[in-house]
Amino acid sequence: MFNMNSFSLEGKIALVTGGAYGIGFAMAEALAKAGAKIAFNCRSESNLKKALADYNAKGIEAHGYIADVTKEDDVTKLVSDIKNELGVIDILVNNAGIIKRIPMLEMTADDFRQVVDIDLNGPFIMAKAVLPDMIAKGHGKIINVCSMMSELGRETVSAYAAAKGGLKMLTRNICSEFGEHNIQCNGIGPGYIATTQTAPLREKQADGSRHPFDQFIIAKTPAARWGKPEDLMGPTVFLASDASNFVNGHILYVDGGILAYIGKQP
Ligand code: NAP
Ligand code: GCO
Repeated sequence: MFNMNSFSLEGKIALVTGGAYGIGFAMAEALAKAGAKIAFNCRSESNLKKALADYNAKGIEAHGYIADVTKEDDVTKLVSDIKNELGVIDILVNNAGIIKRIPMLEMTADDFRQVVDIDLNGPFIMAKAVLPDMIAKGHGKIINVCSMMSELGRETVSAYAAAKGGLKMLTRNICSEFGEHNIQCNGIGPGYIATTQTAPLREKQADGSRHPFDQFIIAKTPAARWGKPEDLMGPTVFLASDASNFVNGHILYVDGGILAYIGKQP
């Protein structure tokens, strides 16, 4: 029976990959505000240390782990350590990701492989690691962080678009294969969000003017602004909660309307 407790995550354990800063940090903060216990991972000790202080400063008792989502041994240990210290993971947010902005003819196969490895193979490895316990428990939530590039291409991001397009279809396949176990796998597709990952696209020009890409995104976004990580917090709680138990295989775009809009006439 629906009531506002349907949005509560009390008693749930959530793992946010790449939750040291940026979008992942905001998603983890939202899950914590809804009552979940938070675990996150990243590769860098310094990022982990700073993140723990940042979570603490917000009154969140986060549990941080060093683990590379592309390394199966790391992931097996990560899930086992969380299970021993917190319990079985109820909510997995596949957020960890990188981008390389290189014209395709200049991009090496190794560059391409690295992006796909982190942005697509990583979510596959992570999902495989948490699904057995979710099946045993009879419920689970997986949220894959997709992108505008799950739907659109643009110059210089061939590897990233291929990975994020694949992540959209991996989302639908996990939905298809595990929906009968009361496991919901959905995607969140952020628009252009102001984080370190997009900082190069927003750098002020030498003459103090806005970066051309910054101006482009403002013209392409009905909201006429870049997104903030906080814009993703409500959608994250929705997809992690019982309120979305009949939503499955869906990519929820949180983009200020970019995908609906042809763009403002110059
Ligand atoms: P970010 O600021 O660069 O943060 C990425 C996080 O992922 C960091 O905590 C990083 O920490 C971690 N990470 C990277 N590779 C990892 C690996 N192999 N194993 C474990 N952790 C790893 O990126 P963001 O802007 O917050 O983006 C987060 C996610 O949203 C990404 O999947 C990105 O593609 C997606 N996204 C971003 C935007 C945007 O406009 N910013 C829009 C749509 C989608 P370490 O380096 O310490 O590992
Ligand atoms: C880019 C940006 C985008 C965003 C995001 C958009 O270079 O086009 O980095 O890819 O990161 O994925 O949804």
